[in-house]
Amino acid sequence: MRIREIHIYHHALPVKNGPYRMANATVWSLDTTLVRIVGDNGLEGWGETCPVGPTYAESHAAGARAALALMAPDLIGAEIWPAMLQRKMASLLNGHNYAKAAIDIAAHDLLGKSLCVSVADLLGGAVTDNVPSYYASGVGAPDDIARIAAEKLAEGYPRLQIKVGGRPVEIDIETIRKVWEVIRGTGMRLAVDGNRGWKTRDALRVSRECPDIPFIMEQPCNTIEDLRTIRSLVSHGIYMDENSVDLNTVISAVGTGLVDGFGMKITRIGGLQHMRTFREICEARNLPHTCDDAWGGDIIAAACTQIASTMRPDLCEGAWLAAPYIEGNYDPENGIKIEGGYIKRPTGAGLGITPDVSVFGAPAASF
Ligand code: 0XW
Ligand code: MG
Repeated sequence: MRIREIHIYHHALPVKNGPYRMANATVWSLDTTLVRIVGDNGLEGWGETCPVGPTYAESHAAGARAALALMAPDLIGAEIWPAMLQRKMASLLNGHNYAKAAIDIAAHDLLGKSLCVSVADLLGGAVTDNVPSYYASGVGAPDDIARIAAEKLAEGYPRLQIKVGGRPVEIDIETIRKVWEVIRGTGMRLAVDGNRGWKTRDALRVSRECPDIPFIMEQPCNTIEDLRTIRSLVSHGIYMDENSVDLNTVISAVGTGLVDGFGMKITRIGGLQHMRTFREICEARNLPHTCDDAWGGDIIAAACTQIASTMRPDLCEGAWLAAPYIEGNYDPENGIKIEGGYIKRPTGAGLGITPDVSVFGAPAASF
């Protein structure tokens, strides 16, 4: 099956009760990019990519659209089989995984709809239709974050990620301690995400001053070299997030024992085709990982839910969705929701959702 048309849209996703604050980014509204592919059978598939501002990762919204516009003319007539499509995109543009991911996701959706199977089936099969999520706070005052921890625990979330970094490390330590007072003994798992914001000395100090609290440190410092520096000096597990920019980096990090797991984003790794390879690498080494994206609406949420449902349950740390931070759905009927800390996998064909195209207005570009 081949691609007949590609349409690119964009849409604003304001942050509910914003801003959302991380060590290296404060965002009020996100600019998401949608891709609609029409196949030569007349069916269509949707993809999405939404960088969480221009400083979180090496990606930005206008960059995604520029990369898509560069590739799109040469993708008309291309096969939609995911491995072939990835090679085709690699022949047109070096890097820019986060833009290629939107095409890859749309191709999976179109393929699933054409074969009348879900994207999870295409990716090897769902092991659950009730996918665990986790809640991610922003950077905030210790008492406020402890209050959020209590709320999310009561809602049923199995895991909490708190944000730290970009302020005196003493406040981060106080926040971790206050959150632990709330969740200790409940079974709720805790991730402390520095979003590259700590210096190596901060990570060492936090680990030394919180030896009794079993959290994992997610992307505590800026570079792979920083992670290597702290690796043998901290007593907490280390997960890599922002540094895992492609499969090659994942293989090196796994092969050298640099990390204990990953915070992974579908768009950063280049789409669902690469995400399934990532899943196999993690399974081969028993490494836990999340199954997220940086931000986005129903399309990316459905993609995260579909692939997370195929992950080995004891390794899947959950699918993070932006849903609690945004209003409304693209698909008013089957839009993705988190209930009691878990996400119901839509079981229809493809991604299992049908976005209302009128939400996005006229395409920014059509090919
Ligand atoms: C919590 N997230 C999945 C959402 C924000 O984009 C940041 C990200 C992370 O873990 O770094
Ligand atoms: Mg992270």
